[in-house]
Amino acid sequence: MRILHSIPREDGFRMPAEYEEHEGCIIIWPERADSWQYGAVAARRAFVQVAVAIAESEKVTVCAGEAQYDTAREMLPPQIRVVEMSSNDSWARDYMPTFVVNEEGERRGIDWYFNAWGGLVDGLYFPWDKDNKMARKFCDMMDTDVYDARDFVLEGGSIHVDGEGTAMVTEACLLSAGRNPFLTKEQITEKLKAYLNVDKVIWLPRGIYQDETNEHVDNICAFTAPGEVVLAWTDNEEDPQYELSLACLKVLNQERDARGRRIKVHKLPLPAPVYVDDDTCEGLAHMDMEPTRTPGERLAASYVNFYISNGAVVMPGFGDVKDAEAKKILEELFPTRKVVQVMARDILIGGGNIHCITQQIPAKGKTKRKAEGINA
Ligand code: KQY
Repeated sequence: MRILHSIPREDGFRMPAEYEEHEGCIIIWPERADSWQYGAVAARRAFVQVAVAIAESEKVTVCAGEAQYDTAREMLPPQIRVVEMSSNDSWARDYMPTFVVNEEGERRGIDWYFNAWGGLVDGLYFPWDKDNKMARKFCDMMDTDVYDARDFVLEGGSIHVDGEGTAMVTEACLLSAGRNPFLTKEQITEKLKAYLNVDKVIWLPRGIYQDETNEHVDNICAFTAPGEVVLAWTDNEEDPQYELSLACLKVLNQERDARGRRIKVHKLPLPAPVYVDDDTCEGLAHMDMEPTRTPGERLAASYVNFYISNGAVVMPGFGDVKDAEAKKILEELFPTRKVVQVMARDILIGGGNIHCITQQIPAKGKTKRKAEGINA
């Protein structure tokens, strides 16, 4: 593995959209007792369901810490590869590599700096040193060269791309004081253009209410095809989420993507608010003597936090009346894929959802043509 100090755009590499062809997917096994209630038993079952649904159409690799390797190997079916790798928690989206590919069939990783969603300003745990090594370790294991982008704080959940020159982020996250406070919005835009190889960055103002990542884009809005997005939505004007989703809709309605297209917005309903209960708090270990959750706290539940595999869309369910409606919308938007709903409250308690616990490894080679027809 070589550490590269050049820039993906200058080298002819770009980040493909998630709906382009994958070689596989990375997941990190849950273990941390202050993230996952009651020894992570229920979370592990949910992670297994996600991994199994993805493994039907692409290779899944699960990274497990030393103490959990045997359990992971036992709980996961044989077609899923389990490797021992230590981490601080289980958010493959945020600190596994962002992969870029070129037209010659080569693939490289990008290693951003990870500081647990805000470092000493408003980060969610300390230390984060093991997480921060995962991207390089994984690239080394794959014998994949990796771009050194450690001068820039970024999580994979804070970016989405359409594969045709457009990226989407939120101001709330990327301009937050705990990320890159010495860079302007324009400088951050240029950084993203250079590393993701995009021509346009759409800045949504906000994300999901109470999203502890400072409102990652992957919980509020996702590309379903070039020029098309799903936006987490509520019609309830009393809900604090209403103003946040409306602000995003206004931006999307006036924006054009890199190819000059207007953005078609599909509203994806939100479930009724999901709250932390007493029992969940009982089941969570404290961090530095402090509880990580409080009873009555609203969690950032959203159906937008889905993973697009080669053959499926793996989406969260919450046992809510809106589960079926949200599933139907995604079925219509992804007619060539099977939409699989995994009950995800036990993942949500950790602070994210299915997209947050997965990271795609794009296929090498000329994937562009396939991408254009992939949802058609
Ligand atoms: O990407 C995510 N949504 C992960 C957030 C994890 C927060 C740690 N509790």
